[in-house]
Amino acid sequence: MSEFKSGFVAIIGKPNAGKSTLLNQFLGEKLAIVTRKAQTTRHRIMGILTEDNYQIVFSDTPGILDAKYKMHERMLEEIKNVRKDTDVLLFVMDVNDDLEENLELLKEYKTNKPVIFILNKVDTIHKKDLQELGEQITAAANPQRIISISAQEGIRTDQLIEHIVDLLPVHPPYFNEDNMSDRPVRFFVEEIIREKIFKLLSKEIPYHTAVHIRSYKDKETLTKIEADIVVTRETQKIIMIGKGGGMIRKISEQSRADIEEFIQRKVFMELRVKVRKDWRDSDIFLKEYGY
Ligand SMILES: Nc1nc2c(ncn2[C@@H]2O[C@H](COP(=O)(O)OP(=O)(O)OP(=O)(O)O)[C@@H](O)[C@H]2O)c(=O)[nH]1
Ligand SMILES: [Mg+2]
Repeated sequence: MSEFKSGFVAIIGKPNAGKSTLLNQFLGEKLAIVTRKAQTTRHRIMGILTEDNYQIVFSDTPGILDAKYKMHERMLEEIKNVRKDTDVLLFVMDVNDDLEENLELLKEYKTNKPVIFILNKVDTIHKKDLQELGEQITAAANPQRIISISAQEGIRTDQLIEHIVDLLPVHPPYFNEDNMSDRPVRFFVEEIIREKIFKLLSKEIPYHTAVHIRSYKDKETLTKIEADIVVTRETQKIIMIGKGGGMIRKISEQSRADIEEFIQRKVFMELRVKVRKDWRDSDIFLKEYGY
């Protein structure tokens, strides 16, 4: 029998490349929230995949962007930190995105560890274009491996796992096999609510919003959750609540359904909308909201 392999694998790339979709595909579980909007992920999320002869500790990270707020600076710091203790770096690019820009980012973010360059969303383009892209990437960056996949459809994601395991060091597992993530349930609850806000509200508002669990109590027959939705302006609060409370009710109902599925218990939820001007630039609020 071959020796057990184990290591840390960071998933990095531009916003909307499909990093969180890939993490979920690897784990066969919806751990990270996914939306059509860019900049969905704000925190590193660990996802642990344990099999008979390997354990891969994935870290999904926020998309790399220009920092406009302190919140973004925190996100970039997190990516830089994750990168440091990684055994293999997965660089994810949307095949439809600009290659030059991605190569620049890879240059800036790569370490001395092996890189797998992932061309994602191949379900959206022709095969012929792919070959040319691959040649350009090899010429410019010469990563250890290049693979084209569809994170969403699960195309070649199994082969990708084989590539990763191939590059991992021989090492005993870092985590107990029952663990799937390093984050507590509260974190996932906040993320589920944030996902509904991204999906239900258009344009800018989701980017101004934080979700903070005020209270989480497991009662006998149900779990009672009180959460704050934090926005930066009074006008946003009005939209978040909606006519006759219609919007906040939708957010609450859709989140509750997903949370119940996630924790396998009945949930009673109470959402409150709060205005905190400039929370994205305030050290105090960023800390309170987990950034
Ligand atoms: N067609 C297609 N769409 C995909 C694929 N992978 C991801 N997507 C879509 O791309 C969008 C962004 O996916 P995410 O997984 O949230 O991207 P991300 O890189 O985590 O984005 P940030 O968290 O903003 O950095 C979503 O609408 C996904 O459904 C794929 O393989 N094919
Ligand atoms: Mg993401």
